[in-house]
Parts: sequence; structure tokens; C-alpha cells
Amino acid sequence: MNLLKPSLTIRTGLFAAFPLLGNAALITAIPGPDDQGGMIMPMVSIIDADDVMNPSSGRLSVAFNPQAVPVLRSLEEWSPGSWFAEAAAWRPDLGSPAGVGGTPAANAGNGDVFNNQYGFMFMSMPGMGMANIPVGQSLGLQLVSLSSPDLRSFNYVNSANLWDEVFAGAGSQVLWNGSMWHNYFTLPGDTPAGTYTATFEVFIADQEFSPGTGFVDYSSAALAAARDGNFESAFIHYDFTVIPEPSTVAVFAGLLMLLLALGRKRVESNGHP
Ligand SMILES: [Cu+2]
Repeated sequence: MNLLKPSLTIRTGLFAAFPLLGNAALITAIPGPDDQGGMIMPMVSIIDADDVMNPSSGRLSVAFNPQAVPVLRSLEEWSPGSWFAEAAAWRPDLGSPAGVGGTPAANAGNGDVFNNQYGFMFMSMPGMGMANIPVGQSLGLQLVSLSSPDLRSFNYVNSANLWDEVFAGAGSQVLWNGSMWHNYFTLPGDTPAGTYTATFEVFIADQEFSPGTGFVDYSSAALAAARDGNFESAFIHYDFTVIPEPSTVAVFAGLLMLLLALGRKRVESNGHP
């Protein structure tokens, strides 16, 4: 439908800058949703508002029906043989360890696994009962809980070389201007395979959004912003998967073969004393 057009425009604006990944050694952007299997986006709106143009009360609503669980993978898995510029803010976290995929020491990083398929999205359509963000106020996102303290989140603005950690622990928050925001989630490269989760509260904050760091504001004022109690919050639950790395699988396969070989030898030696 026609009303979805704005999000498509935003998408082009956000991701047209990504270079073709695959055979380049130095890459100038972090692999994004298009490289990871596509965007997965909870859509937030304000309903039951007293005034759809400039509400002073209402209820936050989330439409979210994820069709897949994002997998966190390393740079070497998303884009084999690639590395980031030494000065790239995300290089220390996401760069492959030296030597992996030919990564030079100066371009190396911790090899964290990452994903940014999830993107917070807000839609207002006053004509259909989906209210605007109240004037002089903003949306807020707070991390309510997470399954592992190692699951970290970052605001990425390529053009400004920004790679800022946000949601530093449960209870931490940002203000959000409502633009589609694909924050990155990371885990250490040696994280055990399994499911990881994070739950967020979406609320209306009692203060204005300050631009300067992209679509989210994590100034000290933003971090301390209070809820407007006249709006009922909504919650968003994210699931993530970490699967065994191919190298780990190879090591296990090797071990298994060794054990089998040893077992056979033992059988043989038992059979022929
Ligand atoms: Cu998106």
C-alpha cells in the first residue's frame, strides 16, 4: 500500500551506501541487513490517542511478526577476506583477528559476532488513528532485560564514523526520533552456541529529542528522561541465535574422527592380543 512508501525511501537512503561486499579486502561499511538475510522490523505506533495530531495521552502499540531468528556471525563469515580501515570506529570490536581472512595486524579486531537485521520502526498515520509523536516530546526505548551481559548494542552512523555503545545494561535507554533504526547487536567471538534474548520497552518520554548522533539520542539528558505516564508503554522481544563457527565444527569433526580411529585401534588391538 501507498502508506508504506516512506519506509522504502528510508531503506534506500540507509543502505544504498553499502558497497558491494564479497571480493574486496578493505570494506568501508559494516555488512548490514541486506547481507544478513533481510530486515526484521517491529512497527511501533501510538493508538487510542486523545488527539492524533498532537496527543497528550494514548497507548503504544507494536506490530511484530518475525519470520526468522537473526544469527550473529563474524565479519569473516558475513564477508570472507574483508577488513576495516584502521581508523574505523567499529574496527576494534568487529574486525577479524590478525591473519583471519588475511587481515593485517593494523586492521585487526576482536572478531565479535554481530547482526543488525532488527530495526525499530515507527509509523504515524493520523487518518487511520495512528497518532503523531507529541510535540516537544519523543519516543523512548529502554532495555528491560537481556539474557547475557555480553550481548551489547551499538548505534552505527557510517558517515560520522560513529560506533557508540547504547543500552549499557538493563534499565539503560535512548530517545528515538522514530526513523527506522537498525542498531547492531554483538557478542564475543567465542560465545557458546545458543539463543540470546533482549526485551525493550517503548515509551513516550517527557522531553524533546536532541539530534547529533543519528536517529537516537543518548546524551546525559536522554539517558535520564522520564516517562510520560499518560501514555501506556509497549514491549518488544528480540531473539538471537549463535551457531557453532565452521572452524569449531571442523575441530569437533576432527576430534570425532580421531576418537573413532583410536576406538578402532583399541578394538583391533583387543581383537589381536
Ligand atoms: Cu529496516
